[in-house]
Amino acid sequence: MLGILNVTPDSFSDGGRFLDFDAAVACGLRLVEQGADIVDVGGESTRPGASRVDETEELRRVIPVIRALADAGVRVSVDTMRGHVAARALDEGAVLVNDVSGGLADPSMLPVLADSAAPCVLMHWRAHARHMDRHATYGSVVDDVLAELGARVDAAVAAGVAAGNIVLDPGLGFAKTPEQTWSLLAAIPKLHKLGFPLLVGASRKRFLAECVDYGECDRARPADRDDASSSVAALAAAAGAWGVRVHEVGPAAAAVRVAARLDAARAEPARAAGR
Ligand code: PMM
Repeated sequence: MLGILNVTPDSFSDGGRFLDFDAAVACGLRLVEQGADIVDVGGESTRPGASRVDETEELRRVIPVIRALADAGVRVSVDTMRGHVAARALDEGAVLVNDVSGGLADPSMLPVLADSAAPCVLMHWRAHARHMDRHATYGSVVDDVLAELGARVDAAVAAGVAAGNIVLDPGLGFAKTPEQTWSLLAAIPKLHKLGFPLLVGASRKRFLAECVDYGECDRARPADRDDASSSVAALAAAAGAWGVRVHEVGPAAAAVRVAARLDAARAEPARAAGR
């Protein structure tokens, strides 16, 4: 379970809440208390339409927080598309690199990953946030994402990244309409054909809005999607996902444990019967 810590002014659901160093570190520690295995620290918003942040500012946001959390014994990942930011984060004790561009945004990323022994998440991605909604055209979204993720694996392995260090992510909501995102979520069993662990990031995303009753609120608030996010976490775990990336860790951790417990109960009669 990856707990999300966005040190940004403009992320779609928690932007501005953890820009302050103390607030960010406290949030990271709280995520671990609630059950996060890894705290995913990001300094650049990837919400649709967002502009890029420059590298100096990204480093300024994430490095002190990563250092403090790693010093406190927290397993930290860095959510970045920049090879230099990834390298600095690894130097400060990050144990995983989460690149939403799957190595496409910055040619220096794959060599950095190859040089380190750290695992990495390569997500399906087509364009930066500012333009990504224009790139949601697919023949078959599932087949195209499978092919494009396969190409990222080939590029990473060709650059020297150990195949055993790669985790793949279908990139829910990234250059995908809600309809396409649901199709991908339904296709997790098919995505396993790639042969890599899968990370699923559905938390608070706009495709969940249709499942939520916002009551009297006239504005859809991303945090109101936490129950639906936990449901997706359970379903993704039941479908064999390696991990989920969530804002509200406590309920999602319980949901994932329910899925794991059911799985064990299903396996038990087969084991007892010697099958
Ligand atoms: N989504 C966001 C950011 N980083 N990383 C991975 N691997 N998968 C995702 O789906 C993903 C991500 C955008 O959500 P946020 O702004 O709430 O962090």
